Amino acid sequence: MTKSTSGKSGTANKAVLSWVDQIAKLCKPDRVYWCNGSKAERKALIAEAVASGVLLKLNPKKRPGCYYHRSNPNDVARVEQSTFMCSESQEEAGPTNNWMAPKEMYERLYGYAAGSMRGRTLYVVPYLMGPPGSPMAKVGFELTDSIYVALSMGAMTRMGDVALEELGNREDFNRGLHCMLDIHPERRYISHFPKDNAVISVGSNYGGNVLLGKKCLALRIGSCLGRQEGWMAEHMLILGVESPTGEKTYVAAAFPSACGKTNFAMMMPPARLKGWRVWTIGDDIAWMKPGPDGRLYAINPEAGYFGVVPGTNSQSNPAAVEMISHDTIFTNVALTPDLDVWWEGKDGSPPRECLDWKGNKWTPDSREKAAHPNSRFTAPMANNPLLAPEANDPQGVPISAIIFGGRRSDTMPLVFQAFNWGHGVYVGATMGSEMTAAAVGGAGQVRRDPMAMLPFCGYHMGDYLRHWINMHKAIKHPPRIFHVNWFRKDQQGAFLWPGFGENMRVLKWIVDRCHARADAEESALGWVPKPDSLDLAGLSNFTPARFEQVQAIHAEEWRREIMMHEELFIKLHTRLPKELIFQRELLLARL
Ligand code: SAT
Ligand code: MN
Repeated sequence: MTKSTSGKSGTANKAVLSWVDQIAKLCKPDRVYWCNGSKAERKALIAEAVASGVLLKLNPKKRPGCYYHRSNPNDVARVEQSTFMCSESQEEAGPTNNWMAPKEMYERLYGYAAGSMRGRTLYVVPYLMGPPGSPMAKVGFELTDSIYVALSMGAMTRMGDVALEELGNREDFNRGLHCMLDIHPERRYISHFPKDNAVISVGSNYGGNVLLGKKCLALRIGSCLGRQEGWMAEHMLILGVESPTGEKTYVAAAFPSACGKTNFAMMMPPARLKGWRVWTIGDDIAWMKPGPDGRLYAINPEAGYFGVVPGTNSQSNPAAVEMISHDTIFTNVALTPDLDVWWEGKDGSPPRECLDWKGNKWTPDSREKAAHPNSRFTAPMANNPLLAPEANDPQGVPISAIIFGGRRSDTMPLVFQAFNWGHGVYVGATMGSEMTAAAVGGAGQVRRDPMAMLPFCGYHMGDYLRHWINMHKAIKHPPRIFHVNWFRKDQQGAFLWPGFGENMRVLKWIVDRCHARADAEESALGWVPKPDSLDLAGLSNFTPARFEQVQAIHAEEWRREIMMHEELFIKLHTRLPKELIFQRELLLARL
């Protein structure tokens, strides 16, 4: 195979060439540019984006290699109401997805796409999800008229020739089309065609809607492929915990969007817990498959992080502060007069004056936020000082623990361990969380979000839970399953648990449980730490009474909680695994 040069195709793959040709004929761009993923190309594309005003170069003394982007103010988060699973039947998509018949959706979106790239460039972005040579890796193509997307895909995936080489002459690649159109919410559709392994996204330029390798391929289409092929596509971070003896234990954790996955995956433990370290494998998505030794192996299909900026500081995530000090694209944060960026929750005091995310003058007296609550950084994982070398291991890492967690001000204790796999699936299936700014609408309301996959499961959620139950049979040594809640509050509304790096104390208990060396006692919810089994030394103000409070199980709260489980179960009833109803009965009996 020849390497691509200066925007020309570097592949002889007929299926790829004819599909790109078909889309170019439809969209009618002035120019088709094939990305090869080289450093020189990135430099040239950045220069082009700066020249056209898509990116602004930030102060190279303060933030070398960093660029600033502002989105259309109507386009700042995922839009679940515009996200569709176009399966063959509505029943396959299930009650938690929007559905339209594939034919109807293709007609509508090809209608919008027709001629929409006149006067523009079509970027052909080949990308690889997963380490090169991994049996779990998948190839996708994103055809986009957004240079911001082409550049972001370059940071978020293994982009360019590496993907062409991996694909060779095979035809099993994901076909992704992205047309910006006029960024109008009425013409905004994020549509998935599982039977065709295809995605069409129009009318948006926001990451979660348009970086098609991420939520669209790695989760929605990925979950459909995983079910067919016997693996799991999950909305989970992956981290490695190194103990003082050098032992490494790998953990995957599912929290909903904007609930701290990136912070947890890049955690810096408190000095008290000497010798304990955390290494990042991934911060958002895990593809997991049983290995020949009977353990569950995980890869991070991505190669970069698209993280929430506000609240990032030297206490919440010191490694991220370092990571985004260079070679990062910032979207929708505030811009200071000296061409640096600012956001709520940044270290230091706010600037006396700056431009907010919409470009309006902002001062500390302004009522509006300077940075959008869902403003984001895009940074390649290679810039993470805590990156585990195993993030590039084609075989992935063996997972010892799976953690579920939500954002809950009440009801849920800091930590408990499920009694077994079936119980753990119930715990994940009934997860609830207060909604965040990562999706449009409803912020603050508690909703059921099974395995943090509600917006990302590409097929009937009842079948997905059945797949989880079935996977147990394929995993001889299944991971232990836990639930955590960093967000419980006291009566005054203050957080009961300090969170961030101190979460290492909980993680240490979890790891020690996996190695059968930590104490626990039985509760109605599962195994819980005894008052002295968490290492709380050096944690000021954290009294035994506070531990009781953060672990408390209140009967009235749990009656309400189980009623809310019911709502989800009724919605899924035609395909809900009976095992989960059985687990619910057991929980009721224990309570
Ligand atoms: O906006 S994204 O979907 O990429 C991030 C998230 O919501 O999890
Ligand atoms: Mn996410």
